[in-house]
Amino acid sequence: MANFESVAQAVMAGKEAQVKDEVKSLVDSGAAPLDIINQGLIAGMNVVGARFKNGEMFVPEVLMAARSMASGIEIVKPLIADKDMPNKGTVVIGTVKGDLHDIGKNLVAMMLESGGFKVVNIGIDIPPEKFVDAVKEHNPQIVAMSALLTTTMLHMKDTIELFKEEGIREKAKVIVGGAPISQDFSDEIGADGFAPDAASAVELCKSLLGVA
Ligand code: B12
Repeated sequence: MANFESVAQAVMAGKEAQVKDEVKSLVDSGAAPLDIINQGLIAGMNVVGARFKNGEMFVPEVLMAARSMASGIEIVKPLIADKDMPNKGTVVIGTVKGDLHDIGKNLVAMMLESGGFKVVNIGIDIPPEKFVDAVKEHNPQIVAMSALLTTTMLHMKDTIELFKEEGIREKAKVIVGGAPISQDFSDEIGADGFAPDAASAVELCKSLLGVA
């Protein structure tokens, strides 16, 4: 018998087919779609986030868990009015210009989504102008930039400078991350925050927006 706990367990184990089956049978048995998301899918992903942070789970397992969770959400999403979808705020996320690394960025995106944020993932090799366009189009509360190369991390500063020139710096909080990024670098370029990993990125976004 499927229940919220077994859905959460299947997410933790990254068993996508099982997550789908269990979610479908919960839907058929009349469980509330939001409960399936919050008490099943997101509950499982929260455990994954904590285990990843503690070094008890590794990137491939986390990606499988995140994918399983996303498949489950796809099944229940059509049953939920948009306004009822958990939304703590919108985050535009991308990897900066010249940088093609996206594994960490995608992890952050998926963890934010499972943390209840609406995420607009604009991809890799994103020049400052495209970040500006995305802010104008999506009105995010947070812009998240990722860089894995010491040569490309400087484009984070360029992007923040262009936000200022365009008069949109105050529209959204800017957070930065990626292996070469530090709190000092974040302060130096005038970002609003830095987080060393995906689970901390979720906490950072929550605290910047003052949401639980
Ligand atoms: C996988 C990888 C690649 C893959 C990328 C595949 C992909 N789709 O992403 C490929 C093979 C394409 C690649 C290419 C290159 N790479 Co590479 N790559 C790596 C490697 C091995 C792992 C990166 C990774 O995915 N880590 C796992 C993820 C989960 O960790 P993460 O990215 O750090 O993300 C976490 C945090 O940083 C944080 N985070 C990440 N983004 C954000 C954003 C925000 C807002 C926040 C809050 C947090 C956050 O949360 C994440 C999850 O916890 C690293 C080595 C390393 N140890 O980092 C080298 C590394 C980054 N690469 C390196 C280099 C040099 C290159 C190349 C130039 C190699 C070459 N000569 O062609 C090219 C550059 C291509 C380009 N233009 O981008 C160097 C960079 C050196 C430097 N100091 O600049 C590294 C460090 C390897 C090394 N030791 O030399 N690479």
